[in-house]
Amino acid sequence: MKRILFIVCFAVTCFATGAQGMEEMWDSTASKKEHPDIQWFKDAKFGLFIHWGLYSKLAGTWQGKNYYGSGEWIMNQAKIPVREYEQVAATFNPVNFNADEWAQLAKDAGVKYMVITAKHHEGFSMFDSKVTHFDIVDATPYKKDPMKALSEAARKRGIQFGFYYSQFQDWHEPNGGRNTWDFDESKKDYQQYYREKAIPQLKELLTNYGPLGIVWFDTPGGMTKEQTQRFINELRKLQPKSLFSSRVGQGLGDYKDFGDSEVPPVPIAGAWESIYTHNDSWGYIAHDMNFKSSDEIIKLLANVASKGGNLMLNVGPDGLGNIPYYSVKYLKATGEWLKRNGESIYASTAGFIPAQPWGVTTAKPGRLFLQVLNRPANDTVLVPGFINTVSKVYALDGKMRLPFVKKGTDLYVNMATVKNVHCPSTVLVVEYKGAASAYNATAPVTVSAAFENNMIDAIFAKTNGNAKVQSLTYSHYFGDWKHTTCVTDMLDPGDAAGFAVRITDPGDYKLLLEYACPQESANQEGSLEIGDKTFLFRTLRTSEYDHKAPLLFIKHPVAIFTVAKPGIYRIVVKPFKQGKELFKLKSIIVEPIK
Ligand code: FHN
Repeated sequence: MKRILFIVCFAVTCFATGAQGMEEMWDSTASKKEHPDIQWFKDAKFGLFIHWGLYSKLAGTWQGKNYYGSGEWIMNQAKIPVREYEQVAATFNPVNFNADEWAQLAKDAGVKYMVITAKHHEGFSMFDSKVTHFDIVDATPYKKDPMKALSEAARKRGIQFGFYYSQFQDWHEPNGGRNTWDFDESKKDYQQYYREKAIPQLKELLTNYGPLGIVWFDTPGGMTKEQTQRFINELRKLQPKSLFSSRVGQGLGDYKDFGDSEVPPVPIAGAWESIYTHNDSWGYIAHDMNFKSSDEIIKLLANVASKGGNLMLNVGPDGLGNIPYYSVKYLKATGEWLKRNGESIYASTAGFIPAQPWGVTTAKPGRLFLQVLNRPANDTVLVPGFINTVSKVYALDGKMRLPFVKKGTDLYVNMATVKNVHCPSTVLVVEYKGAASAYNATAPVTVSAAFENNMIDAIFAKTNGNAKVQSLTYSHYFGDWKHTTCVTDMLDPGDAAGFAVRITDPGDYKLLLEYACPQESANQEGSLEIGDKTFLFRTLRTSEYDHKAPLLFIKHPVAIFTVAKPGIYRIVVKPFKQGKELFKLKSIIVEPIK
């Protein structure tokens, strides 16, 4: 059975998928030498992203037509001519903007850094720039520089402050990237644009706003690797301590940004960040109500931290300078949870125990934090593969000691006395002696009757033949990227996906295959083997795989299996005979039958 190279490949190449599906490779070998000031970033774990510009005033509507998805792309989506778009500035007057309120919200939310759009692709400068008149001081009735006040308010509260700057896409400039509706692409001189706008403006930002924790670049283009390196070197001189995001391009930068709304499926070494927006859009859209609840934010944060990275969560203030009501509410609730449980997140590293049906782990020397996201029905948390001697176990919030037993390398913690009427993640702390063990990527996936369902994700597959594990990218609305890891390319019985599973309780279990299946793959036979049993099924059509449409998954029940004896079982899924790709397999769901 061939062990897939997915984990290694994932660490070496990354996909920062731009709103136009641009892929940005970040070369981890190019940054072997870490930035000397990277540690604050690695410890921060939680950042606030803010998209704010003229698009916030438009709020997702142009000339009576509503737009969905990335609201900051409205100029591009509606192909608004530059001269018309400039008129929006004349009405942009964010009189409700209050730097202290924004910075205090960030503080209350528990974020350690903040990155705001100084200039997005629309080309409008939200700061006082001498390079152009198309800026908030010269072109709007507001006439003030909000970035000055915000940078000071953030720093006053101990929050690292950074600027987002769209270095290549600038739809306002004849030589900037990607405005093809006003300007002829073939006549563009990107170098001139870099010389005359991007570099001088970045110099302004790196000179006039105090120490910047981060310069967050985005959607690179128009520069070779050598040119990008020179660009970095020139800017670096102004603030050597400032960190540059990997979207500076050409595999360079000080830390790695995954694609929008993407969390790697396994722990990744080095400094990195997952970027999510609170609803479906980065810039404010009045009709976008798909806000993540505080529970969802906390689970996401715990998941990202368990892989060793930071979560930077975006909010989109409106054109008057108000942060949306639900962003304020749910960020504050997240901060409340962090006040009680932040010890398990800030300055933690990836947990060394792989994801379990109850949740994920984070770590600090001598301590493993169990982020119990799904409370087991029997209140017993099994931590398999725990080699070290345990000194004590307690609930982080309240420090109540908890009973535990160790059977070989299985640690069983009883959390019956922990009362959490409502808590997205109850954190249990395991204090242990000795050095932490290594993350065991090949450990069998635990399945227990204490959970309504157990997910065996595609990432845990060992594949045969042509079958591979791949991250698939698609969107619902414009630019609201989703990423799902699937086993793909199973075309014949030799292309199999195998999973090692440890079933801890006897009983009957229903097995469901969760997959996406385009028309050409539908109605083909496949098999699922577990123990000495083989179950046949026929694939059901869901949807085509298209970058710009939802990828729909079905949960297809295909087997009932009786576990007489707890132990390790092998599940194999494969086509019954040669044909088209069987499906894109996202997970196997194992449900105990009560
Ligand atoms: O095109 C942009 C998009 O508008 C947004 O700013 C995101 C945030 O990560 N970055 C680009 C797409 O990846």
